[in-house]
Amino acid sequence: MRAVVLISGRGSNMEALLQAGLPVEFACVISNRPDAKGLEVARSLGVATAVVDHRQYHGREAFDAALAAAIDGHAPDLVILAGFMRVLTESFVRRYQGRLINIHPALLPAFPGLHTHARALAAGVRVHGCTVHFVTPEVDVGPIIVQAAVPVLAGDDEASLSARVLAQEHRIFPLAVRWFAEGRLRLRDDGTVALAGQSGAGPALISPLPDGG
Ligand code: NHR
Ligand code: GAR
Repeated sequence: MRAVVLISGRGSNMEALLQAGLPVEFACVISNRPDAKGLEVARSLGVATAVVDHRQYHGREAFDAALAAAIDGHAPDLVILAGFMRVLTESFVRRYQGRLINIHPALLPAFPGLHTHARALAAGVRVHGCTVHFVTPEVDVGPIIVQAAVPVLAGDDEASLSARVLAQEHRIFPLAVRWFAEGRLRLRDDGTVALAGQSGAGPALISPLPDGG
C-alpha cells in the first residue's frame, strides 16, 4: 500500500503516521506552505517531500490541478490530509473518492470548520475530541471512520484542550490508516463505512465524573 500525506504546518500527525510502523509506503509528504515545519520532519525520516504553494495559483481549481498532478506521480492507494488547511474542490475530492481521509480536531458533526477548540470551550461542552473521516466535497461532513473523546476539564484553555485532543489524534489516525492498509476499511458506494473485524463496545467516558466517581 502506498500513501501520500498532505500537510500545511507542524506535521505532528504526519510524524505519528510515519513512526507508527504501518504496512504502508509513504511515497511523499506534500505541503501547500513552503515553510511548513513538517517538511523538515519528513525529510529527517527519509521521506520525499514536495511543495505546491497555493499562492502561486489563481483560484482553487488551478491549485487543486497542480496538487493532483503532484499526488498522481506517486500513484497512491491512499491520500491523507494531516493538518491540511485548504478546502479542496469537488473535482479533486471525486478523483480520490474512497481513498482520501482527514483528521478533524472535534467530535463531528459538532464543530466543523476552524478554531474548534475555542468554539468547544465557548459552547461549554464536557466532552470533546477528534474524528477521522473519508473526505467528501462538502467540508467536514464525510463518513466517520473513528473518533476519540476527551473530557473538558475545569480551567482548560485552548492550549491545554488542544494538547489533550492532539494526543488522541496521534492514536486514532495511525489506527485508521492501519485498517485501510490491511484492507479492513472501505467506503461503500452508499456512502457508509465498512470496517471488518470490530470487537465489542469499549468503556464509556463520562465527564464530569459524578461525586465519588
Ligand atoms: N475539502 C473538502 N472538499 N472536504 C473536506 O471535508 C475537507 C477539505 C479540505 C480540508 C480539513 C478541514 C478540517 O479538518 C479538510 C476537509 C481547512 C478549512 C478552511 O476553511 C476548513 C476545513 C478543513 C481545513 N480553510 C481555509 C480555506 O480558505 C484556509 C484557512 C487557512 O489557511 O488557515 O481553504 O478542519
Ligand atoms: C491537528 O490538530 C489537526 O487535527 C488540525 O490541525 C492540527 C494540525 O497539527 N487540522 C485542522 O484543523 C484541519 N483544518 P499537525 O500539523 O501537528 O498534525
